[in-house]
Amino acid sequence: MLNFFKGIKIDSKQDNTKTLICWMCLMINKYTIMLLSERMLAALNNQVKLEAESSQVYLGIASWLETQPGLEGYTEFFYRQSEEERHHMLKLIHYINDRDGHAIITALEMPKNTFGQVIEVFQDFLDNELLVSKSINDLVELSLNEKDYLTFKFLQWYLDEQLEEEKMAKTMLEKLQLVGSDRGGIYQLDKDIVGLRTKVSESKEGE
Ligand code: OFO
Repeated sequence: MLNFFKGIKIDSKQDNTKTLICWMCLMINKYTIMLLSERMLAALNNQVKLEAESSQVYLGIASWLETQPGLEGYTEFFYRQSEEERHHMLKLIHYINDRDGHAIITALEMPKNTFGQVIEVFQDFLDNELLVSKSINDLVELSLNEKDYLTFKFLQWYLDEQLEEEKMAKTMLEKLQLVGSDRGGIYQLDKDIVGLRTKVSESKEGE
């Protein structure tokens, strides 16, 4: 911050001292607004890890689905979901660093790599999204407690995202519960899921 004050000269004839003090106060105030509190920084960094782990969870699912015959739709869905989670993580990293924090990249838990059946995959998907939603809600609450309105605003995008993802996971889980072990139904949903993803992507682009 001291760099801001380098090269500033006080013209004693014009007595600019008061003006300079006001300007310094403004800059200090600006910095107070821009800096993340320690608690906010730690919580945002925790979210970076959670988004990275979500990406890994969906990558593990996608890789397993790819080894199963005839499940190309579900496979593509989870590869894309994994990429989306990486995008969520990167968005957080840039935000933290832009606010003069430091986004920390940590080691991740090894995700589950094998599943009994397709419905298990969607139960895991929903469980993970509920976990992420809870974490985002906690972050929103913390941002208000810390009076960090920039972070509060930043998190609104994540709230919208979670609403969509929870809805997608619930819809697919309910459909799979309806078809049960009927293989024809499972293969039909494999085709439908690509359409579901496209519909969600289009509604996002239209925003
Ligand atoms: Fe990162 O959006 Fe869901 O998990």
